[in-house]
Order: sequence, then C-alpha cells, then structure tokens
Amino acid sequence: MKGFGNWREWRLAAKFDPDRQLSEKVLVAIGHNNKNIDAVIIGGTEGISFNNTWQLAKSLRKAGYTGVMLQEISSIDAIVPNVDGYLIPMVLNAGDKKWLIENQIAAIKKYSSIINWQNIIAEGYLVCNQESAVGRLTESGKVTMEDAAAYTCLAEKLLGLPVLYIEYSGIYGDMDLVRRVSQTRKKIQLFYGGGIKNIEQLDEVASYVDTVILGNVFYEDPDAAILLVESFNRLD
Ligand code: 1GP
Repeated sequence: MKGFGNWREWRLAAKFDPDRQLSEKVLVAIGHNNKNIDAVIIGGTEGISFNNTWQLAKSLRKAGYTGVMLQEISSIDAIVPNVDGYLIPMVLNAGDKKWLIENQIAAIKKYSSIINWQNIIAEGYLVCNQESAVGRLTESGKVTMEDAAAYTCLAEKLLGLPVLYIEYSGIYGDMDLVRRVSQTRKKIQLFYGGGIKNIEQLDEVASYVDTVILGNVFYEDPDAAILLVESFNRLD
C-alpha cells in the first residue's frame, strides 16, 4: 500500500461500483490516467463482496490506472488489500445507527491489530436522497437546510471529522443546500456526489465543494462521463 498523498487537493474523483459492469471504453479512459481524475473510489451499497471488489481493483490496475485507488467500505467482509487506502463512511443522519457507529466498532475490533490509520479517511456522510439505495439501507432522515448546516457543525466542530460527504446518490442535489453547507463549514473537506451528468452541473458543484465525485454517469453514459472528465475546469 503506497498511501494516498495530498487528498485535500483532490478536485475530481470517480466512484466505481463492484456490483456493476464497467464498459471497456471507461476502463481504457481511466487506464490513460487522465490528470483530472485525482482518485478512484471503489464502493457501493448493494451486492458488495470481497471478490467483486478485488476484481474491480485488479481490472483498473490492469487497464493501466496508476493513480490513487481507495475502497469505501460498506461491508466488513469485503475489505480488500489491493488498494491504497480506505474511506470509512459514518452516516450522520442514519436512522439505523449501526451505519453511524456500530459497524465501525465491529470493524475496529476485528482488524485492530492490522489497521494502518495513516491509510484511512473517515467521512461524515449526509445522505440527502432518502430514495437512493444508501438512503433506504441506512434509513436516513430528510435533511432540511437548517439540518444540513447543523450537521456540518456537528461533523466539523464536535466530531472533528476530516470530510463531510454530501450524498445525493442518483439525483442532482439541491444547490441551495450545498451552498449553505459550503458557507457554514470552515475547513472540513467537502465531498459531493449525486446525479452529475453534464459540465454545467459539474462546474456548479465544483464551485461549492472541494471534491466532486462522479458515479452513475460512467455506467449510464460512458461518452458523456469521459467528456466530463476531460473538460473539467479544475479552478485551482
Ligand atoms: C454515489 O456519490 C456518488 O455514492 C456519486 O453519485 O452515482 O449519482 O453520480 P452518482
């Protein structure tokens, strides 16, 4: 494991789901190490196993991708060694608290002797799409603007988390809410993921958050996804 460098400078990341089939076109594009992709995240909500996670990491390397690759852990039994590090989601607005604390405690107990904390980033998740797979699984509650601002303070000031992830998975988010979070935070790194399909949306989100994550578009419209990555204006 080589670690993952200066993650606070990441502007754009691609998230790939081990339970879905990536097209050859996307594999080739990622394998060309486009300089706009700062990291690849492997993770998903349903059907995640050790085997499909391992295979996806392997196929990305085989395609030529040499950049940072992280696993976002959603299942304690699917943690693979062939990545550079791990993202640990803690779903702040989960109705089922096992997604906030209990799964993490179980993982720490199981792996305490081998965890390298240098290679781990905790993410406070704010799940804003209750109808998404992650929203349903974690029984996440509805998030108002006021809630979002309060969760931002909770994540940054009370919990001291390094990252707040605004998760709209599958739909393009409410930009008023994203702006409110952006204006509320002081230094917590903001990740955003959800429904980005075109460059206008990508640029808009990127003007509010530090790191934008593209997911579904790689599967639903590979050409658009590749174009999005290529034409991304990093503004840095
Ligand atoms: C999903 O936040 C990511 O966890 C990306 O969202 O799949 O909607 O792009 P989309």
